[in-house]
Amino acid sequence: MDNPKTATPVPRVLLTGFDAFGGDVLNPSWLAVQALHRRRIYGHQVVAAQLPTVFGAARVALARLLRAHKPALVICVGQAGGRAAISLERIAINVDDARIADNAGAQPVDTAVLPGGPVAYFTTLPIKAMLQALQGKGIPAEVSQTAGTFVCNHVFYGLMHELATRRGLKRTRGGFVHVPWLPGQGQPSMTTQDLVRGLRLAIATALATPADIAKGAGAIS
Ligand code: PCA
Repeated sequence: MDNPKTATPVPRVLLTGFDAFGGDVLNPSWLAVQALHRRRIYGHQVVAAQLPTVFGAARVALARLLRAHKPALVICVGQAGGRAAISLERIAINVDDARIADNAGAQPVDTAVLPGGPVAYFTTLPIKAMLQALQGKGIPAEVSQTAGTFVCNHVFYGLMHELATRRGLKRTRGGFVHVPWLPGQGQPSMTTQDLVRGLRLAIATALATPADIAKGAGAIS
C-alpha cells in the first residue's frame, strides 16, 4: 500500500466498458475491463468503470470519471459484434445516428454529438505502436477508421472533446477500442482471456510510447 502522506500519487489509467445492450445479456467490454480493475500496468493504477449504453448519460458519466481521477491515459472499450479483431479506433465523428434504440429507448438520427463542435477528433493513442505490439504477440488486432454512429462513437467523441478542451486534462491521452463478441454471443469472437491480455498489452504499449511510431500520426488537421 502507498502511504498517502509520503508517496506521490500513482498515476492512473481509466478504463471503461459498457453494460449489455441490444438484447445481449452481457458485454465483453465490461467483462474485460473489470478484470483489469486495480491492476498495476507500467507504473500506473488501472481504474475500471462501467458506462451505460445510453446517449448523453454515458458522456456525462465519463466526464465525471475524468474529473474524479484525472487519469494519464483513458481507453474506452465497447463491443462491436461482427468484428474479428481488437479494433483500435482512429477517429470519432460528431454524429449520432442510431440503428437501434439505446438502453433508455432513445434513437437519435442524424444529430450532432455536440452541436457546433468540430466535425471529428483523432485518437491521441499511439494506435500503430499498439497494433504492432498486439500482432507481435499473435493477438488479432486492426486499426479501424470508424467507431460507428451509436453510443460508442458518441462516448469516443465526448472523451476527445473533454481532453481537448478541459483544463487539467490537457496532458491526458485517450481513445477508443472495440472488441469482438465472446464465443457464446456469436462469430467471429475472441475469448475474455485474450481480450484481457490484448487490452493489458495495448495499455502498456500506450504508456510506453509517448508519440506514435507512424510518421505524421496525429498530425492531420
Ligand atoms: N457497443 C456499442 C455501444 C455499447 C457497446 O458496447 C457501440 O459500438 O456503439
